[in-house]
Amino acid sequence: MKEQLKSIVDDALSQIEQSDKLDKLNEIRVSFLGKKGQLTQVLKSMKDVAPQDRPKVGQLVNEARATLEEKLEEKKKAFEVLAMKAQIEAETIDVTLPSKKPAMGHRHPNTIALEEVERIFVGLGYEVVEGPEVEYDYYNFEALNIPDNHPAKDEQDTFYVVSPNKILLRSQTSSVQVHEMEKGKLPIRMIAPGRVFRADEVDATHSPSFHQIEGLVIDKNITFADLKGTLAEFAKELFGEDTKVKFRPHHFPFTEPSAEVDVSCFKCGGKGCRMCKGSGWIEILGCGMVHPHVLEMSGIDPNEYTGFAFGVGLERIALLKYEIDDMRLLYENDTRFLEQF
Ligand code: 2NM
Repeated sequence: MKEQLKSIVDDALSQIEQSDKLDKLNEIRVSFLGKKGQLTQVLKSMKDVAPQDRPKVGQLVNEARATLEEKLEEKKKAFEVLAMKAQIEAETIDVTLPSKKPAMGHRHPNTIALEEVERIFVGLGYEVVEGPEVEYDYYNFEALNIPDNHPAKDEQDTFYVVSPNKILLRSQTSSVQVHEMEKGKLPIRMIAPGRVFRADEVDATHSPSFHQIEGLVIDKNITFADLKGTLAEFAKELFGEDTKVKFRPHHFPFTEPSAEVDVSCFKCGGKGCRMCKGSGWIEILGCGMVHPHVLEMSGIDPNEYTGFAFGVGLERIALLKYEIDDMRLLYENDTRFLEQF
């Protein structure tokens, strides 16, 4: 009996030793320890053993069983370690490979241009002030010296919210400056950026909603020379150190004198090209000395204080700076367009 057990155990151990995969190990377990397994058969043949020998034989069988189970478990662990090693090998990460680039959002060209303009004026000591897009007629027109019969007040140009024509969508951000002047805190050095509305047909250079940045400086002894110096500095910062400015006489109801400002073409340097339509100059803004009547209406004494103001179209700056030839591209938000900036 002892011999038979030893030969079964030796056979099993050698099979376990030679097994090369987990499935095989299970087969071995069944063939030795299963219901009809060799060791189980030995246990079943106990009835043929003399009763006084049964405890001894039982003990031998149990020892043999324990040995086999231990070896099977050992081998199983070894297989698992191998499998883990193989998996780690297969999943090795090459940290030198270039990573996938996350899809980044882009700032809109309008935003880039706005931040550039704000940076320049904040650098000159200006405050950035915002105000409501829905305004009273008074702040958009009357306080800016635009009388009732002025063409800009025509229904065709302005969107009215409440008639008879007392509440409207602002057509310029100067309304914000009127609010600021009314506060009576002087001096004022501010820019008012924001959305404005005009009943214009959409084309390459017009939209019923666009953005303006209007500037206002009020202090004692402010002259046209301050205006010229300020806008010359602005043009240089925005379009480059070699940029020149030219002031052409113009008319606005809210300033006197008034001017339109051209900058020397930053593309050709003034020689004349497609960008400047051959003239060497590009119009960028309107400006002037704040009309004494405008100061007076907002409670500022024009004998004590003077000021200058200017207005620039944000889209116009963005179109020029990025050489975009159609304003509509700025509103369509096609990401293939936007991601170029
Ligand atoms: C422009 C041109 C000239 C302007 C005037 C004022 C205010 F409120 F002080 F009267 N703000 N902005 C102004 C002056 C705007 O835009 C082309």
